[in-house]
Amino acid sequence: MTEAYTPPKVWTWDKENGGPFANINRPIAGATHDKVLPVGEHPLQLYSLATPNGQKVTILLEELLEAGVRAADYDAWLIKIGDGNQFGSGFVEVNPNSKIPALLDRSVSPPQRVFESGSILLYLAEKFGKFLPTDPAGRTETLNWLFWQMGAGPLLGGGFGHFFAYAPEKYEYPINRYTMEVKRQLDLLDKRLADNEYVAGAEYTIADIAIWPWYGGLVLGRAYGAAEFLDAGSYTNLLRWAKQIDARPAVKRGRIVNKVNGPLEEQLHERHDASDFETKTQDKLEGAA
Ligand SMILES: N[C@@H](CCC(=O)N[C@@H](CS)C(=O)NCC(=O)O)C(=O)O
Repeated sequence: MTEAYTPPKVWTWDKENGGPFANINRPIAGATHDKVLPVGEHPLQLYSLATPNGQKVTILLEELLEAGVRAADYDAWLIKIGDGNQFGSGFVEVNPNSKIPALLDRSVSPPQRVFESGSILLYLAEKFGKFLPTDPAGRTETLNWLFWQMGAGPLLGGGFGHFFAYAPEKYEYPINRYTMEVKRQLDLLDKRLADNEYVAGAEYTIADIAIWPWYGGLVLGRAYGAAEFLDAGSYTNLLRWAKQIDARPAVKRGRIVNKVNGPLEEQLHERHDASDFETKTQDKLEGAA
C-alpha cells in the first residue's frame, strides 16, 4: 500500500513528480519560447498529432475530401507534444490552451483560429454543410452526442487511461473509480448502438467522428492495452459500429495523419497532398533512405 498523502496548506510545483508527462505538465499557461508556425499552400492549416483528439479532425477532413469537398484540402503539420511544441509562440496564438488539435482557416479574412476538437468538428461541418444534419431534431441529437464525448472523454483518457497505463504506480482507488465510469460509458454507447446504426441515428455524423477515435479505439484494442481488462468483447453493438467505421477509406487515411508510433505504414508524419498516403508514409520514406 502506498502511504496516504496529506496535502500541504498551499500546493507548490514539484518538477520531479514523475510519470511520462512530467516534462510537459506545468501549472501555468502561455508560450515558453518563440517559434513561428509553418504555413502550407492549402486554405486549412492543421497543427496536430494523431492522438484520439487529433484523429477526430483528420478523419473529418478526409471524409470531406472523400465526399468531394475540394475546399477541405489541408496541410497537417506535426506538433510533438512530448517535446513541448505546443508551448511555441505561434502555436499559442492559434490555441492559447496549448493543446492539439489547432486549426487555422486562411480562406477567410482575417484568418480564423479554431481550437478544441469539438469546436473544430462543428466549424468544419457547418462551413462545408456535411456530417451535421440540418433538421433541428437530427442536428440537436448530433450535438448532444458531440458534447457528451467532449465531457466524457477526459474521464476515459485523463482518468482511466492515465491511472491504468501511465501513472508511475498502479493505485487501486483511481483505477476502480475510473473503470466503473468507463464501463458505464461503454454500456451507454452499446445500448444506444443496439437500435441505431450510428450514434446520432441513421446518419453518420460528427458525433461518430468524435466518439470513434476514443471508444472505437478502446474496444478495437488500440488504447492503453485495456480491451481485455474492460471485457471489450462483451459490448457487441459498440464493436459492430467500431469495425464498420474502421473500414471507411477516409477513416483509414485520417487516423494515420500526424501519427508517430505503431507500424511504419500507419505513420504519415505530415500531410500536404492526397498523394502523401501513397508515397510519404514512414515505411516508404525509411525504405528509400
Ligand atoms: N479538450 C481538448 C483536449 C485536447 C488535448 O487534451 N490534447 C492533448 C493531446 S490529446 C495535448 O495536446 N496535450 C499536450 C499538453 O497537455 O501539454 C480538445 O478536445 O481539443
